[in-house]
Amino acid sequence: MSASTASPVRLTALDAPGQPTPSPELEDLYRGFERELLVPLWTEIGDLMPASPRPQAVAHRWRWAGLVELARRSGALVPVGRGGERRAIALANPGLGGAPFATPTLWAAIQYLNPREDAPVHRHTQHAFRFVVEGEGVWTVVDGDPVAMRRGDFLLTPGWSFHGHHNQAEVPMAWLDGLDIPFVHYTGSTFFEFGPEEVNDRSTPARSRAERLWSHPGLRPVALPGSRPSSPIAAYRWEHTDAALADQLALEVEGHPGVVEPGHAAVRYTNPTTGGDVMPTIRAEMHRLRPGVRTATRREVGSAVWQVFDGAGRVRVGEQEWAVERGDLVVVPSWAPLTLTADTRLDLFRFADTPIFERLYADRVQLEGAPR
Ligand code: GTQ
Ligand code: FE2
Repeated sequence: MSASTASPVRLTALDAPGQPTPSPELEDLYRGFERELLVPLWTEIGDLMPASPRPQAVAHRWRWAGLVELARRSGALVPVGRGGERRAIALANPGLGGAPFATPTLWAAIQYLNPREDAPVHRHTQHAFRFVVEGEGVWTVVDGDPVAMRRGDFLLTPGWSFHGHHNQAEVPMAWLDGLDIPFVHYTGSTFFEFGPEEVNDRSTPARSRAERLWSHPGLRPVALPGSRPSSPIAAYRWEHTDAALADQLALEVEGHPGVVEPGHAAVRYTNPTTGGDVMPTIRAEMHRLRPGVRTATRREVGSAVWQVFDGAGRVRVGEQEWAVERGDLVVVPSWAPLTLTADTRLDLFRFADTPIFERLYADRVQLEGAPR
């Protein structure tokens, strides 16, 4: 996806070490390559095999207030229905040539439903989740199971499950969608199907059937054995996430282990049938920093998107630093050094494509100052 794009930028100078001596015959050879759609490694190797990752995606911050304002205007002008499917507006990484991709693997979008509005049922091979930074009143119906969406909840729509959304409230609702759309796009592995015309179940239970089966800590139904590629837990509720983070920080005060580093608690959402990540391509976590805490600088292979859930602070990526507050999003490219600073208590949701690299034995992490 990088080296083959429209403008063939030759990073390797013709007189660089390892390059042949220019001559009319060499020019002719290169014209022959072009005619036959061939490209020699020796002119591209600097771009294709740098010493460490040089991703095309760049770091960027989007402010939630700006996203919500444009989503609200879309709500007045753009219908949701068959064909367009969703009123979802994607973050387009400035390094990715205008594609609606936050990173080379991850889609991040704000989705918006007007009061009493439906989004039609469909399914696709892309894995999806929702994270709710504000509001409530929408149910996402996943394979016929209505799942309430409320602030702080993390909700799954694993690949190939039918899903539609309906807003039962008298107010609009906006939330964050995360999917592996770019990964599936570049790898040519997408399939898509329309579902029934109507969002089939309009009931509004507080808890989904999936949660009633699977959301009891450390307990699984005996009748449903085996491991599944995606977590069967349709919704990870804020009360549980919040309690886990609070407990980590309280235990730290009592001198017990559990936090990532001083003043920095974090939990990962997991698939209870494997103990691994919630979906094959997406890792998701919630982090909490005590006021005044600055994290160690860290980089890792794979790209990530962070969203502030609560509080205010700063996110530094390489040479850039952004002030962030509730709802703001920052995209972190592969191998970019990241430092978080909390000005108040700071809660941050994070999702990343790390499971892909772990599966390929290509994951690496580096802490600043530590050897690679
Ligand atoms: O809610 O089903 O942001 O299919 C992109 C594609 C949301 C969804 C997105 C989708 C959805
Ligand atoms: Fe979808």
